[in-house]
Amino acid sequence: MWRLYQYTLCPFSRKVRFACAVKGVTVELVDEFPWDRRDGFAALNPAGQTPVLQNSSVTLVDSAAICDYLEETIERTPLLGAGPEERAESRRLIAWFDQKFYGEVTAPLLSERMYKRLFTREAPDAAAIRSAARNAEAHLDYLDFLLDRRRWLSGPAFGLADIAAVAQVSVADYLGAIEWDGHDPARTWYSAIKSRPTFRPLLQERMEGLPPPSHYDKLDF
Ligand SMILES: N[C@@H](CCC(=O)N[C@@H](CS)C(=O)NCC(=O)O)C(=O)O
Repeated sequence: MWRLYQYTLCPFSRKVRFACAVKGVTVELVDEFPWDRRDGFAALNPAGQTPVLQNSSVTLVDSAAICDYLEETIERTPLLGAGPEERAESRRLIAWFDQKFYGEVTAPLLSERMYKRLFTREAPDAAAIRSAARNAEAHLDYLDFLLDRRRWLSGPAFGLADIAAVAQVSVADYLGAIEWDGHDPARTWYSAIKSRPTFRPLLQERMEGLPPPSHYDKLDF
């Protein structure tokens, strides 16, 4: 049995959870908040970051390495694309969402809206939140641009680029930074993913003391 060390609003944990569900891998969730700096967790991952996926014989660290492992070890439902070009495009977009979207949108939102509210009790920095929301708007424009040309983000088939993207977008949406009006292609894409039974459980979870906006888990939003 696999155990996933994660917390509800960690986008990289969401990416791994969704990839596992799509691949048909059952995981037991273990709540781990990295800022607690628990000794036992540092022994699993010296970087002290979620997610970590572990079973009785292997400990896997880093969402990209974990998703690569799933792709290499489970043949069913290939998620990177049909040929070298599609796979390169998938990897480009995975890096885009893991690094650029996370750095410009999700990380500042988590810091201002989650960490300060729940842990340090500091007032959020309104300018940082406004800047993250502006960046989110630019990223939605880019999603619209891609989805005007393709069925899914990296090509004709649903895959890891969609999983990496929706992991970040859903956390930003939970934290109230996504304005969907004017983004019909991105909204249609997100609605299609929200309706998947493999994604629904993620939408049902809540971070205690931090409720999402009312539209968050609705298919029609
Ligand atoms: N490259 C890593 C990034 C993981 C990451 O940044 N996790 C955050 C939580 S969402 C974390 O553990 N932050 C605490 C820290 O960096 O000390 C991955 O893809 O798994």
